[in-house]
Amino acid sequence: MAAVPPRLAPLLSSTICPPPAVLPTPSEFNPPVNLHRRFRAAGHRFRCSAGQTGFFTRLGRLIKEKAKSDVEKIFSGFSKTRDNLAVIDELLLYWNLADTDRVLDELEEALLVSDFGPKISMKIVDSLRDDILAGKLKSGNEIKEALKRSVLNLLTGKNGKADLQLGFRKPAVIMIVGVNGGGKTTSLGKLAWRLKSEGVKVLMAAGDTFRAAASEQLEVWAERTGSEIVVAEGDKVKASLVLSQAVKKGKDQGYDIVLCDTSGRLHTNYSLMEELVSCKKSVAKIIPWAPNEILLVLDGTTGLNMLPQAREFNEVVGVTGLILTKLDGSARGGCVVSVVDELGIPVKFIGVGEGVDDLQPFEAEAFVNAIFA
Ligand SMILES: Nc1nc2c(ncn2[C@@H]2O[C@H](COP(=O)(O)OP(=O)(O)O)[C@@H](O)[C@H]2O)c(=O)[nH]1
Ligand SMILES: [Mg+2]
Repeated sequence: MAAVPPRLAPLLSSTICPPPAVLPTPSEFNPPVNLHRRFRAAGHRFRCSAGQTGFFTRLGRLIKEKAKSDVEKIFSGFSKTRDNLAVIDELLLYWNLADTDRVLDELEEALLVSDFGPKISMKIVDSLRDDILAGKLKSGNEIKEALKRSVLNLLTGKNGKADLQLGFRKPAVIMIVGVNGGGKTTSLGKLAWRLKSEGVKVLMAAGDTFRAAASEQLEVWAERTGSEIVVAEGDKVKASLVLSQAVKKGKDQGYDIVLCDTSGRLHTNYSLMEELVSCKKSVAKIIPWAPNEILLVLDGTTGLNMLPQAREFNEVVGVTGLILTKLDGSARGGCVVSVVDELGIPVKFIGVGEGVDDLQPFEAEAFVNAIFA
């Protein structure tokens, strides 16, 4: 029988056949003695007894609804990008047809400064020019609305769902990857907070075994969010081992979601990429269709420089979604649009601060309203 693509496996296995026979038997799976596992009491407000499909669907919906009510947070997170783009309002306030070329040149400049990238900035401005010359846009206001519409189209036109795709079976496994310092651990902590607030039973896996302090940092987040965590005890424990232990525990003990942290380093570092591939494989050995999501964390302050990084990670591990962090401190919010356009990978979350509730599900419309207020 041909191999079932991982994305289809949960669907098939839940409707037709039992999980594929690649699952290790208990005797094949020998937990290493140097792994230290912690158990904390977890509250279960959000349970689903009849099948698991409804659980993740409802969870996705809840998180989306929350995003809609968090518009203010997104708005304040993008204040620097908005300041940068405010010049567009001034330009359009006194716009008249004779001035079109100058105004559009300056508008393009404002987009470039906010890291929309040359290709996109040109694409947007060219379509505005066409519509103005065709008489479709007759006022500064109409131009502004058309500008917002074209950015929204760029964000929503690509394939890929912006909400988390967690499959149909528990536990869902999310792996967080990215270069050092981008905000992986912090984003994982914030995501746990969001999930816990919906009553989800979360298990963290401290897969950054490269840096000594990394596990401790994640433990602080586990404590803060009331999540349980699997950490490696001692040096030289392989990240893939920590992750497979966590996923096994998640499976055996009825966790809803396992959040896997990984280590950073440069994306050009061969051993990091090798490690990530073996992490992914080790997780799939326990649950064949896992990880359900591989979220790449990109530092928003690096602007368009994040693109080559993203391509590399995507080629090696197959990224299913992006988390763009530090957009609160950056005037380069336009890079969100460039990244979606260039990579065709959906942005699932944005980081707009260091607090527990500063990870926002990405809502294209709220984003556009926040940067072009
Ligand atoms: N302002 C701001 N800081 C962030 C955000 N996300 C992460 N950080 C900070 O970035 C630094 C590196 O984050 P960390 O999670 O350790 O990165 P990692 O090495 O990828 O795990 C920390 O000081 C975080 O507090 C964000 O959205 N906004
Ligand atoms: Mg980290």
